[in-house]
Amino acid sequence: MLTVYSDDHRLHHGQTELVDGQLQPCFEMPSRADTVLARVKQQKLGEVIEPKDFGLAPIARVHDSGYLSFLQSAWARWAAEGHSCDLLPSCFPARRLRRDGPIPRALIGELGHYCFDTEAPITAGTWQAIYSSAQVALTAQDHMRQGARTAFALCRPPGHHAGSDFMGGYCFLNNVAIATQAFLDQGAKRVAILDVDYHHGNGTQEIFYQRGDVLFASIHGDPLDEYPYYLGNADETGEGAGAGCNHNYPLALGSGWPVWSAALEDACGKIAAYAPDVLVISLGVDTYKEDPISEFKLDSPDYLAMGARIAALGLPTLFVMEGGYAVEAIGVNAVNVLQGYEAGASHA
Ligand code: OKP
Ligand code: ZN
Repeated sequence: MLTVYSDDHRLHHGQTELVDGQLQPCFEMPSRADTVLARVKQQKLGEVIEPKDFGLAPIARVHDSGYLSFLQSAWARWAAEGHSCDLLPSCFPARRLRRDGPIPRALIGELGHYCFDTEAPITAGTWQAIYSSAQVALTAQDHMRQGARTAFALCRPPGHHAGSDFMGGYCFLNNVAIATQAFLDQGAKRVAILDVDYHHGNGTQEIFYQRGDVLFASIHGDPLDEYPYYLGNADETGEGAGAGCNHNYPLALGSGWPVWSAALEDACGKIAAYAPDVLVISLGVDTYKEDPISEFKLDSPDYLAMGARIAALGLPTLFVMEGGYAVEAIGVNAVNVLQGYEAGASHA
């Protein structure tokens, strides 16, 4: 399996995030991608290539133009105001404040308009890092357009919490959504997205919620108890043309492989019935039992079984890296999914 990777991810390195009322070092750090890349090489998964540059157009198919302009210019504006620390929001338009009203002139006001939490710090290199992360996804997608059955986009920063016009949860550009839209723009009729990250992929759900050409299935910690709290319940099934195309599997905190794999089995049934041309996986491995911010109990061999079950769908499959914060283990766990997939696909 081909891996696409860019060193540009290093240009995004947030300093701190709020944990229980205190600023602590960011869990989403550059060494995460290093660990995964090292395991890809150690296991000889296949060739590793740099991304090509497909420009802004495929990103603008998913994201709002005002949001993209904001992301591109935010750091320069912040620096011009005399700052050198991370740019973080502090005020958000909750109910009955004007979330669709005039966008504030003030940088922090505009940031709150384009953001739903305090967990996506903007740093000097953030735009280049997130642009390259999206190009990593697009390059892996392009490899499949040229006929490959599978590819691995080793994206960092991750993307699944980013919506059409908002950032949050370590995410800025929705890499999976951008790759999915590229498949559709190149002639795919239906694409299924399976999000196996511990956290609900609220951004991906928002982007495709009213669309019948994308099925979204997500297995995650119950949002009544877990981040991102305000989306990811089982009664969110899609709207309009997308009615019936959204499937959430909120699971109890503490769930292990027996519960998790039962949800996967159900999700695979929905995906098979949808008969997509392509499957895209939001590959988070923060479901691991030792993950520092998560509460599922998957163990490393479970990721092999996960990959094999995905392979049994018999679909061309693009894997896109999302979360996973037990830094030493995420290489083994992510690559286990890929190797489980390859072993399963070779038996099919
Ligand atoms: C991104 B991805 C500690 C709580 C963590 C943010 C989680 C973002 C996860 N401040 N909240 O889905 O792995
Ligand atoms: Zn996550």
